[in-house]
Parts: sequence; structure tokens; C-alpha cells
Amino acid sequence: MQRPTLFIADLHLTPERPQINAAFFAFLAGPATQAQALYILGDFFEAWVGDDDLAHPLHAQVAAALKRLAQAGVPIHVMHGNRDFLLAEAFCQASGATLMADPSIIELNGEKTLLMHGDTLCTDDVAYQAFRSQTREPNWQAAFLAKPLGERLALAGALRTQSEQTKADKTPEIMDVHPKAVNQALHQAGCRRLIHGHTHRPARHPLEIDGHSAERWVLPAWYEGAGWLQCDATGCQMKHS
Ligand SMILES: [Mn+2]
Repeated sequence: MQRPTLFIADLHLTPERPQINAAFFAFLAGPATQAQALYILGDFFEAWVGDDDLAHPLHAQVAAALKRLAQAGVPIHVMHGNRDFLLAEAFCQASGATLMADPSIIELNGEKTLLMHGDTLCTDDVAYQAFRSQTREPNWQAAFLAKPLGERLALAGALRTQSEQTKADKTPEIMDVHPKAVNQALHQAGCRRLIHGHTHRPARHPLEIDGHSAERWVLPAWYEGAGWLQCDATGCQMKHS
């Protein structure tokens, strides 16, 4: 039996949701041990203000658990989300994970597959895209990381509150992916399969790209429990626990 490849995203790990953290540790000690590889497609943490936040007990525990899996021979790939785009080298050292670019193309059981966090596909959310561009600038990140850890945590908390407030004013359509952006991403990548997270709207969407049938998988958020996409030679399926 060929080992499956597993995809997760939007766990939003935080000390405030201990049941979800427990579900993640159970996933790592269970299904993940049988995987060919594990891909974490962004928003793994509710917030990540810099790798010095590894000092937090939960963060240290998560990194150690990942490292056990990596050392057992399961490669772990992590993509930045909009909450944890400051995950960097020290996190990789501590967890045994490798950072991957957004977007990335992988060969998944013979099918070129496009992986993204998903936020760049939400092109109707102009205010968010402006914020995203700003926070991905090296100068902005250097200035932010130069602040004391306590100040960064306070800023991240304020940003989250602000984001919750502006979300309430946005229509569901604005916060979903734009079909044109999806088609363009698949066309440019020359892929017929896209896997992403971010929107918290788990589903499989059949598509047609350049006259070929294609599919878009949206990974579930881990608010109620664990959910992942499992892919092998027979295809992909959503799993829950
Ligand atoms: Mn996100």
C-alpha cells in the first residue's frame, strides 16, 4: 500500500482552544505517522509574531511534536498563511519542517498539483490585499520584528480584533476566492488540481481549465475538530476526526 499525502490548513492553534491542540497532537501521533508527507498550508497558528515566540509553552510543544514526526521520516512542509507569515528559520530548526513558497507546484501521484494558502485568490477584498502587500515587505517585517515581543503580541491582538470587526462589514462573496483568480492560477501553473485553505469553506469544486476537467479542494478550518485531505494514487478525499 502506497502511503497517502496529507494536507491541513487553518488550525489556528492557540492556547485558547485546548481541545483543538489535543486534536492536532492526536493527528500527529495517528494518521500523520502513516503519511508519505504532511503539508501545512497556512494559518497553522492563530498568530505568529516572530520565532522568539517559540518560548511560549504551546509553541514549543507543537514544534517538538512536529520534530518527532519529521525524525520518524515524514517530511513536513509549511506554507505561510495570513496569521503566521513570520514563521522563519528558527521555527524550521525547532520543528524539522521546511517552508514552502505560496504558490508551489508539487507532483502528487503523477498529477501536477498547485498548493496555495488561498488568500491571494480573494481578489475582491481590496483592503485585505493592500494590507497583505504591506506586511510582506521586508522593511515592514524588519521594523515589526525589531519591536519587543510583548509589543508585537499586543499589536497582533489588536489586528485580530480589527480584522473581526471589518469582516463583519464584508459580504461572504468578498471573503471567498474569485473564480477568475482560481482559473488564472491553475492556467498559469499548468495544473488541473488546486489545494488551498484560508476561506474555511471545505469542499471539492469541479472546474474546467483550458478545456480539461480540473478540481479545487478547500481544506477545513479546525474550529470544531480535525479535518484533512488525504491523497493517494486513487485520488483525494476529505477526512475528519
Ligand atoms: Mn488565512
